[in-house]
Amino acid sequence: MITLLDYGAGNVRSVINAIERLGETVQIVKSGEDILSAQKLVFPGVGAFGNMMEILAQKELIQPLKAYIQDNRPFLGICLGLHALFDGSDEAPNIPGLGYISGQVKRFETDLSVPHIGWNGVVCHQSSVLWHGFEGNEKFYFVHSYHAVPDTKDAILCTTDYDLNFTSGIQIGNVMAVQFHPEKSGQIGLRLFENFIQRHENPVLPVQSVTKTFLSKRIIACLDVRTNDQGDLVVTKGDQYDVREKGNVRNLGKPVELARRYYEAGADEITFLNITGFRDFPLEDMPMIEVLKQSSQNVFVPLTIGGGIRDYTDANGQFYSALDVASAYFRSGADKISIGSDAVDIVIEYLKTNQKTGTSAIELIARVYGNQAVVISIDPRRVYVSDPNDVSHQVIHTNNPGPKGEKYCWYQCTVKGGREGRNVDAITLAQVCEKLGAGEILLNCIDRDGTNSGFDIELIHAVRSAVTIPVIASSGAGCAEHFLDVFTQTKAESALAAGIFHRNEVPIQDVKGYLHAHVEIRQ
Ligand code: 1PR
Repeated sequence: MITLLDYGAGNVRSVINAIERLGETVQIVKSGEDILSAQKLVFPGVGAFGNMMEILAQKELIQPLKAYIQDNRPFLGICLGLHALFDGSDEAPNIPGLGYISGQVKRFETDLSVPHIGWNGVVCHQSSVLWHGFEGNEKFYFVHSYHAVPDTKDAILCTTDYDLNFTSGIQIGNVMAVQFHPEKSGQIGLRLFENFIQRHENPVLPVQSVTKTFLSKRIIACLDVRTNDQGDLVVTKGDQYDVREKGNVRNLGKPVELARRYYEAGADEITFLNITGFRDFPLEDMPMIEVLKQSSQNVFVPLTIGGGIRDYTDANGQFYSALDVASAYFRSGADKISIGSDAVDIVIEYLKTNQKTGTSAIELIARVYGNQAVVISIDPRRVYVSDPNDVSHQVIHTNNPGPKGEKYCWYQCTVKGGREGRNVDAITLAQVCEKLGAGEILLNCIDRDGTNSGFDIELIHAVRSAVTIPVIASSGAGCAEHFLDVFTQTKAESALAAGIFHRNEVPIQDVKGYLHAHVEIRQ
């Protein structure tokens, strides 16, 4: 029996699923007594440090937690569950941590994008029961903007490189904690859980020792989901956002089955976009919630869900905030939510005053679930201009001139799946969303979507250069070389494709196999 400390601020379903998958039962902590009587305690911290410590205090869990750890009983902290062990965090300077390890949690200071998102390795500094069966070159999934800085090196289990060399695991006796997410790290992560649960007697080091680690570029499979005319929930795919062929919605498969297939094929993340979410209310669209629940039982890499994340009042006058909608998705197994149309409206409002209101969906969801949980999905379309001064938008010089030989263009943001344009450009939108607390940009391109003609490098380069958060390049992938182009010609951290994977034209393994010789990739 594994006892799980869930304080209710994020997705712990994947942790439960991972542990259950290993044949163990999970008991959720309801009171301090449950902590004190635990045999093995897993603490998956999610959300933000201040919010976490406040909830632990309100629920009177801090003293039992301290007592459990001081007794050197089996403990596995994950992400914020590692941060909690320290004196405090710059994320919430006035709120103390558990103070078990002296040191502070600090924000990354680097020119690389923050959050540090993706698959990175570990350099092991201590032998541990956790390392049984590890080669030493494995990669785990990280997603965080803050990292622990212990005052002494004694407790360091492993470190990871991301510009600086930071502590990615600690161990004092039976108390262990890792910065990465084993529940999102595929088979490797499941093995680490298994090692914690089985508790081999002898601590070991991995077979090989690496001295430096590298963050991989991520390959993401995207599933555009909607109900077809027969009422079935299907994965579909458009050409420039038109998903109908001869009048019917294209049906490329079932969402849960495809997600599993892509996980097994090595996808680094899976994204579900409920493409009619702008008109249906997601909390009434229970199939999407079910898709997440079922997928998270078998898919142990990060899941993002987008579509319809906005405030909503139902037919009975009941109000649901975007945060309510996002919370339902997180509870069902999502790790990140993506906001499309609503982000455009939020940015247009922001630009009227250049003041944050603190109440937008981006700000609210980031505050509760952390910046890394908020992705902004942008659906831009190219608009050519002869003279950059003709418009008040951020314009780029293009090497692909327009129909009248125009040498400039801007990228107009659209809403409702490209149906309506708005008077704001994609670069400005990305910059404002970053200010409001978004953690990542999913950058589509209507002109390239479904064309197999390659990513819009100019768009991706312009947006990635304008923000410090990671960018997912999307739309237009037609062959493995297109992924290399986007990774070598822009600083995009990840690339997403849909059509070529659904139609099995270029399987994920082939993309990764090709990239392996050229860029850092998780195999
Ligand atoms: O506006 O918050 O409700 O979110 C709706 C979401 O649904 C947005 O993220 C929007 O991008 C997406 N969406 C809406 N309509 C469509 C459509 O296709 N008719 N799909 C749509 C967006 C774009 C990508 C696609 C890539 C890669 N699809 O997700 O997967 O372009 O495709 P490719 O590799 O085949 O070229 P809201």
